[in-house]
Amino acid sequence: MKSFRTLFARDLDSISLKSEMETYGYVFIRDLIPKGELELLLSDMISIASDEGWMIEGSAPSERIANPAMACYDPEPKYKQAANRAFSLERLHALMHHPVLTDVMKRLVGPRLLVHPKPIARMIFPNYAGALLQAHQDHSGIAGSSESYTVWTPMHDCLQGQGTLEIMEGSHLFGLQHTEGYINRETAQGDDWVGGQINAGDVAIFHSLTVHSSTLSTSNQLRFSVDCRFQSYDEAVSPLEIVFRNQAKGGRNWESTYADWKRDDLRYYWRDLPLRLKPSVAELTAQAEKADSPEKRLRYTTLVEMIEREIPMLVH
Ligand SMILES: O=C(O)CCC(=O)C(=O)O
Repeated sequence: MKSFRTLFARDLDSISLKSEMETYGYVFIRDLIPKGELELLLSDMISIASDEGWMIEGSAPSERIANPAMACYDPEPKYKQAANRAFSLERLHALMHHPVLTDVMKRLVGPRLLVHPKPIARMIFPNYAGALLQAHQDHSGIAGSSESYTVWTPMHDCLQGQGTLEIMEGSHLFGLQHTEGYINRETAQGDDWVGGQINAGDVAIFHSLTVHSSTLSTSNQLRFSVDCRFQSYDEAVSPLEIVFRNQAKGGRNWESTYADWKRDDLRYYWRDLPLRLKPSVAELTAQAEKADSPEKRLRYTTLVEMIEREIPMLVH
């Protein structure tokens, strides 16, 4: 496979990230995040996996040796339990607001940067096909404006073949592509697939329409990585990127997520931004009245209630 087109953090001043992104649909930057910034988050994630019994007993947690008997992934309840704990880690959210990242993202989207408040901390078992995310475009899940970008970064060095990421160059230029759940790699539109080793501190940043997939790890180690979305807040954002749909049923909520955090600037910062929701509150309210089944009407009503509660300044 062709290697990622690699940029180095030290050279960024002489590179137009925007034109790289426009041409290839991604930028891959080596050594962007200082490794020291990742160590504590990695150890928080390792502690969660270790508590869950996901590491082989007697092995050093730092070796990340997976216990295959515990292999699981979303939406299995045992994965969700660990993922919910990881989501509440203040260091996870702090990393996504680190100036080295936000500076790069502002070069791509302009100064009015929205860091989506729901980053994903992934704890991926090796040799576990259930955790493999086959070819897809993030826009189909993230919605809102297609002018959003994903930052993907591992917490430790990740050799090719150890559950990294592969990207189809130029695939963002073809709009939303046909999917049967996942996009067929054989018929996907774009140029070459690219991949390679991704180390701690490296970041892959890609457009929401760029086709990409994860690779099955053939190692014996758990893989810990983080991904998060960024955009300009002048562009529309889906309310589901801000509020929790299942909060009413005991799912995640911001109050408990933020409960033990020390930094105020990481909490509810999105409430101070002039967000433009898509669908808007008016559109959701109309759907809550006229959707074609009681289940759908309830779903829309609940969503409007969540928006009224979490971002009341957007409800007119
Ligand atoms: O980390 C992975 O396994 C896949 C991540 C991914 O597809 C994404 O961030 O959109």
